[in-house]
Amino acid sequence: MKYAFPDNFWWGSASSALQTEGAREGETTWDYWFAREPNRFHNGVGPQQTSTFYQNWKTDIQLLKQLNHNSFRTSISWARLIPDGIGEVNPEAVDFYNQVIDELNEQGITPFITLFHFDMPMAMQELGGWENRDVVDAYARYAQICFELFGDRVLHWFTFNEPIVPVEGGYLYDFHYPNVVDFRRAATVAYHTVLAHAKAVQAYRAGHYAGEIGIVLNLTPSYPRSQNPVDVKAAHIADLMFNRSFLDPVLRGEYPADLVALLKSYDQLPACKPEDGFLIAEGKIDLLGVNYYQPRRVKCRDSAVNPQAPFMPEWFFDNYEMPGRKMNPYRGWEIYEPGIYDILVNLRDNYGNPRCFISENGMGVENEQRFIENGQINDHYRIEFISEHLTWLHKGISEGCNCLGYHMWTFIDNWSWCNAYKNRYGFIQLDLETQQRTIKKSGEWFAATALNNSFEKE
Ligand code: BGP
Repeated sequence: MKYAFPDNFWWGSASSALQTEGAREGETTWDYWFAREPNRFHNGVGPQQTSTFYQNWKTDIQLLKQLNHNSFRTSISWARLIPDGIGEVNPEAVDFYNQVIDELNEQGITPFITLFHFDMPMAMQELGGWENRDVVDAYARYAQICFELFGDRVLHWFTFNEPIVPVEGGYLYDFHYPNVVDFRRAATVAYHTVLAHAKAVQAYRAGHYAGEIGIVLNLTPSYPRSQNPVDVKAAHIADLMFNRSFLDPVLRGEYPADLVALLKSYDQLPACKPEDGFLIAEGKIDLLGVNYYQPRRVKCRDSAVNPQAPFMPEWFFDNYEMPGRKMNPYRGWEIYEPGIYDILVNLRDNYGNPRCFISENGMGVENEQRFIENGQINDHYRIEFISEHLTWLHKGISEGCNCLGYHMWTFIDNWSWCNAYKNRYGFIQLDLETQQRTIKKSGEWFAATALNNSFEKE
């Protein structure tokens, strides 16, 4: 069977500044945390050891071309552009991003640019990070500077990548700096991130720039163990906390009333100002990036909550391990291809079918060297992973979902936060020692699919 995609479908991949650039200038929370606790990072490999995009951007863009990308998302590093977050702009950073953007455009690869991909400047974190409204203002200024500098040639902007992740990692589950466990502080960080997003959208609208602005959210559909009302309720609350806490403000311009009521009843609401509501309403986007890796399966809690334990989302549900689920054992994430379809249908039916695209999907695998055949990694499992997801994506489009493209995580194996180089995601293999790049089988498969705007599958 042949799966053909609409004309001008975006084929490409995503990456981020901190995970690829190297040659760090301007300290981020990652540099700071790594210097103090290198043991928190797989094999003690930190954010300086990357695929050196800062030096290799030109040849890497050639590789993107070889993969037949017509679009590519990366991020600007706030700390590189404005080292202290709020002061002078670094002219070398401006040159670097100008060169990258110009080269992408010249090669016929549309640049998609994210403004914040987990990389808080340390100077801003010292002020309290997203807990401090001054940092919200500093971010809005940074966003405006980016629009002014690059907005004539970048037509697709994203305020944040997966904004819930720094909330979870930094303020609930201890996998990002500042390693706090405190729900109300987490809620404040999430709330201020939405305000920062809305301020950037406001600035973009006010400047009448040529392109469009959106956000990239990791949507993890919440599936209840069963249709028993207590399981359904558990899934609903997980959905409110992890998906709708960002999805509703950016698409509907307001928070779900039942999320607000729930947090209020547990005295976990962040401090709000009366004018915030108007600002949030102005944060509605033009384009939604959807990152999809895994579903969330939940059931009603089996045990009572320990009254001494800190308030957590898990007060309302237990995670559920569905028997027979398909796993990516290296990352510990379930693989559930229909999830991509369910997300699109939810957007179509409940959010007015917004313009959207899959901005990340991918599979991190350990020790891919064992799959080398004739000098090339034969990652047939990744080809299967992509083509299975694409068939569900195709079904969504054929049923009217407004999905405009598919980007993979990622183009060259890169540094993955605390997992460093444990799991590899790239279309292109990176030899960390020599920095040599070799296209994997999946890269060739993707290049052919992008070229044909279609693929065939039994
Ligand atoms: C997404 C992030 C990426 C990337 C990817 C893979 O959540 O946007 O930055 O890293 O996940 O996840 P990980 O690196 O944790 O394996």
